[in-house]
Amino acid sequence: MLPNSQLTRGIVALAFTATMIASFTAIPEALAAGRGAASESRGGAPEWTMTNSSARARSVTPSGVVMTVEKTLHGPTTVSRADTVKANPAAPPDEYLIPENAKAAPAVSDLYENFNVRPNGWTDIVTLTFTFSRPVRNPRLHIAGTGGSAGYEGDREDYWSGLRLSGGEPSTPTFSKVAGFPGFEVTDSEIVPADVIPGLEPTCGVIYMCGTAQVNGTLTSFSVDLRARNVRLTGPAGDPFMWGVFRVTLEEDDSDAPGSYGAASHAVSDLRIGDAVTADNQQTVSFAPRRTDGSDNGEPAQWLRDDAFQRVTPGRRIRLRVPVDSPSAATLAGWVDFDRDGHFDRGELARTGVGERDRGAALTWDVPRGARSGQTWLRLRLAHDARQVTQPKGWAATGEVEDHQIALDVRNAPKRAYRHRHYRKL
Ligand SMILES: [Ca+2]
Ligand SMILES: [Ca+2]
Ligand SMILES: [Ca+2]
Ligand SMILES: [Ca+2]
Repeated sequence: MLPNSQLTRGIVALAFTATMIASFTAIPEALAAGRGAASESRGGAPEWTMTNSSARARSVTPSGVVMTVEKTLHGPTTVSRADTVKANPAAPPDEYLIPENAKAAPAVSDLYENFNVRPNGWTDIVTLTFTFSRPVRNPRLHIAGTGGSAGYEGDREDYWSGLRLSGGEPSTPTFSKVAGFPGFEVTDSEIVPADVIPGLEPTCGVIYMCGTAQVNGTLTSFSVDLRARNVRLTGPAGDPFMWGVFRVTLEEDDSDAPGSYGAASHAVSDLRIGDAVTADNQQTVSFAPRRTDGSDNGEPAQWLRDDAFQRVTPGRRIRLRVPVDSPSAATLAGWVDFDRDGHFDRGELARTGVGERDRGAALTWDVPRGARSGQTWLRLRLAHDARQVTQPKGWAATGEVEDHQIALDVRNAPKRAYRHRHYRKL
């Protein structure tokens, strides 16, 4: 038996990797993917960046949300490796995760060592605090291959992982199981082994936690305590260690209008248009903004009257009052495809500021000369950062997009009105 735990754990970890690749559950993932592997595509495509150190990780999503992960180590715990599993837009589906390609998102991949060991008991290792640049709704925490197993067959010491929700802003949220977690139980407040069984072959569900949990709420931060449940077969089998592999994906609201209008996507936050904002395309993550597939014909908008765009007159103004919920200052932008050419043009834009806690905002368009009667589209975008809604398409880190098919009824100004004004001027 090698007394050197460093060598032992390397051999054991690599053996897991080989087994796991065959079953789509690479453990530990950092070893399978490699530190330099799978860099994201360049050439103007949105990126999903991450850096990681023993103290903290920082990530920027394609939508512009900045996430930091602060690590508070308990007792003598050290972070002996702090790797990043880089974003990989081509990540294949993973049976334990939803979105199924959640491994497209970059991951924090840490190796924790030197923590206290309580034989056949629990130990706190680290508290991870995930903080977001703006509130996010129902972030999903994806856990891949988190656990540790030291030593060899018959003289092995396992560290089954456990996660406990321990804090958050504005309040401590709850967990819901979304996918995976074989061999583990997900309750409101924690994810723990259903049954600790000694001596089994390590895999997802045995020692290692693998799955997707939703963190319920609209949050600016949440904290989880990573814990280890020691299982000692005979005696001590080397220094303790545990891999921790974590990534987060966010809800997004996507546009509904036909593809010619361009796709707009917003990370769902605490801003909304109307009564609700619905999350779209939750089965996959995308680096590019996207639209719904058309099966959902936009969101219900009881607030938008059928006759809102009836009797519009070129050269005159039209005003639309839009209900919003905006705890912080924001910008509302709206486009009407007045000329019905399938594009939102610059002259079809109206914008306005929304004050803190405002319940509504008014958009005013000058109806262009080229306006034509018939079915057309309205796009509304609300975001905290005005710069993210200067265009009808693209990502925004907050807010919502609402697309509505509308009936435009263009009436030219009555001639006598012009004549009347003309005569009066004279
Ligand atoms: Ca939508
Ligand atoms: Ca809405
Ligand atoms: Ca147009
Ligand atoms: Ca929407």
